[in-house]
Amino acid sequence: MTVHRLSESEVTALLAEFPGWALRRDGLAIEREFRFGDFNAAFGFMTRVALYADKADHHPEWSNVYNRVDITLTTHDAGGLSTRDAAMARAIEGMVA
Ligand code: H2B
Repeated sequence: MTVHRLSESEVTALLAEFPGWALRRDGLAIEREFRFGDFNAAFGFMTRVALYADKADHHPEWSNVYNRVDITLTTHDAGGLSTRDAAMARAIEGMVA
């Protein structure tokens, strides 16, 4: 399926909707660091995100160190940001607690 990259103004709107996320230096991805109380909470969060990602067929680039989870969202098929990343960020924000 063809996935279209967001325009510059759409990226601006995306960043306005998700103030916790930052545009990566190259402008092709958004990033956010999440901190939790402990590893159990961090991994529970990752599990929820993983189940969503599997269903959505859209996968985060991420890493975990104890209570910290670093997430990068980008759409490889589009070579940059797409509406899939916006949907993913929206879903992730709802899974933090
Ligand atoms: N995840 C992300 N982040 N970007 C993609 O372009 C992407 C993906 N493409 N997950 C999907 C899988 C695609 O490769 C499969 C074949 O649907």
